[in-house]
Amino acid sequence: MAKALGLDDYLHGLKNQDRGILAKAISLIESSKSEDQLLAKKLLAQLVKARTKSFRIGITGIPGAGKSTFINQLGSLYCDHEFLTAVLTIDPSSTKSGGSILGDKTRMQELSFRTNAFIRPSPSLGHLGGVAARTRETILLCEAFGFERILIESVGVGQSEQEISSLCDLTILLSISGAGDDLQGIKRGLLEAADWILVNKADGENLARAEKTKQELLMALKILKHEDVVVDCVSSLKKDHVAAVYHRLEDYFHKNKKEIADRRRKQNIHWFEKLVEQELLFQFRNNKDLQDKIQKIKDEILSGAHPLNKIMDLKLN
Ligand SMILES: Nc1nc2c(ncn2[C@@H]2O[C@H](COP(=O)(O)OP(=O)(O)OP(=O)(O)O)[C@@H](O)[C@H]2O)c(=O)[nH]1
Ligand SMILES: [Mg+2]
Repeated sequence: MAKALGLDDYLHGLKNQDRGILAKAISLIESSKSEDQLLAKKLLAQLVKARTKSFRIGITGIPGAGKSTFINQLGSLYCDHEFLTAVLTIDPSSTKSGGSILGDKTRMQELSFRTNAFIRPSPSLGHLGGVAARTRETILLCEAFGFERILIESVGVGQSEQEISSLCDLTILLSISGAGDDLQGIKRGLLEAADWILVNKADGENLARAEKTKQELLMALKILKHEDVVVDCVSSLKKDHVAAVYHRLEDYFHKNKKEIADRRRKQNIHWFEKLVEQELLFQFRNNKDLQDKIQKIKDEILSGAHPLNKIMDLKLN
């Protein structure tokens, strides 16, 4: 077996833009082994000192809206402009890491061949923290490596849209007309989490409908008093308007440095809260006395004791 990497190996590898080390570092922070978690904490603590000029862009939308196809185009444009571009995909609906990765790789084929790009699917983690339990940390690793543009794909179901906007400098909702994603189909939460809305698949016979959806969205946002949300039509398949989106994004990034820094500070509060939860769980799992007590109670339950009575006996501190 290969010798386990130490803190200096990771730091050195990231500094030298070693992609193998980046992949290993991501696996390290995703690992649930306690010795890995300890090393991950030390590594991440070193990395927060690194200065970054990254732009984190979240892309959310219902399954099949065209997120991967859009990211393939946008990411390729970023590579054309010589930005080191990382794509992280979060799939809260899959418990396995298999299926969707294959799908993403085929939808992002052009991008996956670009030397400036790095594509990494995040498996959905079953433990506390949910969807994006380690995505923040993965972003940090990518930034330490030198990635300047981070594109994060997340399926917009349930709470994940709130989650993604807590990780990104800007959240794009990729919408489509028809298929239950018309105005009545879009959940208010999704609208509220979005900074921009792009009506995708505005091509062929869908063009007129997409334009109509755009007008309806503009009206709805007016009623919700979210008039600052950008709404536009794109075709990721035909590459229509994606270059305009690219320029608009870059313009936003360069003109809103202060807003982005403020937003990141607020997101850090949310991050800290997540860390507290993770830390509690970590300490709980590694507290031998407590784990022994739990094992003893389990034996008692097997002998007939009731869990609701036994939980009262369990003092957590
Ligand atoms: N006509 C048309 N089809 C598109 C467009 N963008 C994506 N598609 C098609 O829509 C389907 C779904 O695209 P994906 O990019 O995989 O969608 P996704 O949102 O990433 O899907 P999930 O990852 O499963 O949530 C594919 O068949 C794409 O070819 C577009 O702009 N126009
Ligand atoms: Mg996808």
